[in-house]
Amino acid sequence: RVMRKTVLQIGGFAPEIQARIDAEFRCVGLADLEREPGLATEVGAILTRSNQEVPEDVVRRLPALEIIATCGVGYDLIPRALAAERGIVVANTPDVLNAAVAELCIGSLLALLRRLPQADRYVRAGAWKNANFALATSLAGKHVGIVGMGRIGKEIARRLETFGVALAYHGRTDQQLAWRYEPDLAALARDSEILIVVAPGGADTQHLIDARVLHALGPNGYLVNVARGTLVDEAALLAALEQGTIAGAALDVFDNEPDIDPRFFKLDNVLLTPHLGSATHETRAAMAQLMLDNVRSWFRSGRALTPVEPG
Ligand code: 8YV
Repeated sequence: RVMRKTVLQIGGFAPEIQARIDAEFRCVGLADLEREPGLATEVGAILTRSNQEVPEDVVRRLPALEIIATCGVGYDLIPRALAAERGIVVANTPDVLNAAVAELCIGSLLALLRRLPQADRYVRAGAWKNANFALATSLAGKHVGIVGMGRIGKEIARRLETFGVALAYHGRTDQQLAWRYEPDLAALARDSEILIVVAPGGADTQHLIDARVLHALGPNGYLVNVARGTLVDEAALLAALEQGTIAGAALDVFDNEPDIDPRFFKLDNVLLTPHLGSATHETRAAMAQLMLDNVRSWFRSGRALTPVEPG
């Protein structure tokens, strides 16, 4: 296969990653295609990030497109049905980010339960001199429900076992694991003090966590979302947080990132992080390497290393 040197890049990368991409490919952006439409015929690959949408109309304008390679495990913003129709392979970067997302999940959960951001502000404000910081909530001994027992869900479960919790999970199938499978999501929420959302985004899981599930989780329950904002009915979540239907939430993903609903900013029972799941030097370097290796492998052998099932 001829190695097409021109790629369409959607989204930005850290400078050290961009340097590696620029060393191997001629990157054009969406603005370049607008300015010089003839470039579209040269583009053999799209390089993107999993939190960026790959518009269908852009894919339709690229007659030589062979592969869409995303830096990330999620592919919910890639038009997979159109790619399959056009014979365009989609490749993601699974596994290399499992540990980073699991660490962010557990770090956020502990920070939420022990109210670490509030404690830090309390000390900085000099409030410690006047009183003791209010008692918080332990993780040990709690019932934790994991929604989505995929590769990242399993990494989270393995780590959580060392914290002395009771684990159960919900997903499409009973994987016959050491942890209890609960086919009914509302029942899992009812039986859990902590509900961790780590399922894939996309139409199939839209608003999986709705008012009914939040009510089942209850006033002593905490929600953690390190997957996609689309998995949660955000209007229901905001109401539940404002009305005490649930005790609190740690959220790394939202509707309409990065312009999230300002109602979150007024809440003291929520931990907000800016989609940091895979955001470590080591992990993003490994993801970028796998993204580039997918493109190289495709053009050299006609196979991507980590292709996504056709849409
Ligand atoms: C971010 C992610 O998308 O892997 C995913 O699906 O959501 C994260 O890794 C990151 O922006 C990927 O570049």
